[in-house]
This record gives sequence, structure tokens and C-alpha cells, in this order.
Amino acid sequence: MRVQGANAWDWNRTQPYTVTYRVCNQPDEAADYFDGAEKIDPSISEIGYSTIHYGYLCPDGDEDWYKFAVPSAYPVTITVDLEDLPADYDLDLYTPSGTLQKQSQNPGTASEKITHYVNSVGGEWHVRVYSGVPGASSATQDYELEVDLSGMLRDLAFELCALQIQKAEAGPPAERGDQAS
Ligand SMILES: [Ca+2]
Ligand SMILES: [Ca+2]
Repeated sequence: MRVQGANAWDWNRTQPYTVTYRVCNQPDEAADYFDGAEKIDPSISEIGYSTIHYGYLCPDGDEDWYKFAVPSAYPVTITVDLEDLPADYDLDLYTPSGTLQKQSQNPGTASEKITHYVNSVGGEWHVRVYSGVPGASSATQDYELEVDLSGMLRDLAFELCALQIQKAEAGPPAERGDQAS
């Protein structure tokens, strides 16, 4: 790096200049494209399991792709939260096959949120974090990303209940008589 006056008379002995430069975290926490998405664990808030992921959009133009597994056996509600934003970041949700499903594009540093109900479309769903306006990035303040899967336990519970009822109905009369007395 070299700093010099544009002309011979461009100098000043009383007023200092400032040089600012930014160093991005390396390596980047996630790739810039669908196929390179970083695999993350989703939270399952219904059983109190929570996991939050942190990352930076840096340098300008950086975008971060993540993926998470969704089971195919049950309907699931996917909730994606992107919070603590240093600038205008936006959020996309993509299906496992790469189709854009939903977007959250609030202005300024407002948080982003996507909620999407999935009925038996299992596989690796993808999330994209990117700049909402040119130059929205930060080398010093990270964002918080959380993916939560919910509804599975309820469906699993319903299924188990249904099985119990079937078993009870198919059970021998004596057993049922015992329970009734
Ligand atoms: Ca990044
Ligand atoms: Ca935004």
C-alpha cells in the first residue's frame, strides 16, 4: 500500500489522514452457490433443542448458502430466522431440487423470517443469505441464523395414539374388561 499526494503541493503537516481497510474472516463459513451449501443442524424447539449459526457477509457481494435435512415421513413446518443484522441482508428458502420457494426482504437492518409448511417433501432444503442492497456487508458484526423444524412430534404423537387405539380395539375382550372395571 502506498499513499502519496497527487501533486507536489498536496501535503499537510498538521492534519493526519486515515487509512481504513477490512479483513474478512477466512475461510468463509459457507459457499456462494447452491451446490456448495454448508450443512447445518436445525433446531427442534418442541423438545428444547436449539442451535444458532453465525456468519458474515464479507466482502461486498458475498452470499452464504446453507442446507439442512428435512424428514419425508411427516409434515414439517420450517421456520428460518435471520437476526442481528449489521446491514440490509435478505433471506431465501429453496427446495431440495433448487426451486426458490419463499423470500424475506425487509428494509434496513430489520430481521428476516420465513415460515413454510412442508408436506412430505423430504431432502436437503437450502437457505441463502445475501445483501439486500449493494454494499450491505460487514467484516466485524456477524448475523444469526436459526432454522427450526416443528410439527413432527405432534404428528408422531398422533400416529402413536392411533396405533394404541387400534391395538386396544383389536385386543382380547377379557383384557378390555379388566381395564374397564
Ligand atoms: Ca460469508
Ligand atoms: Ca433485508
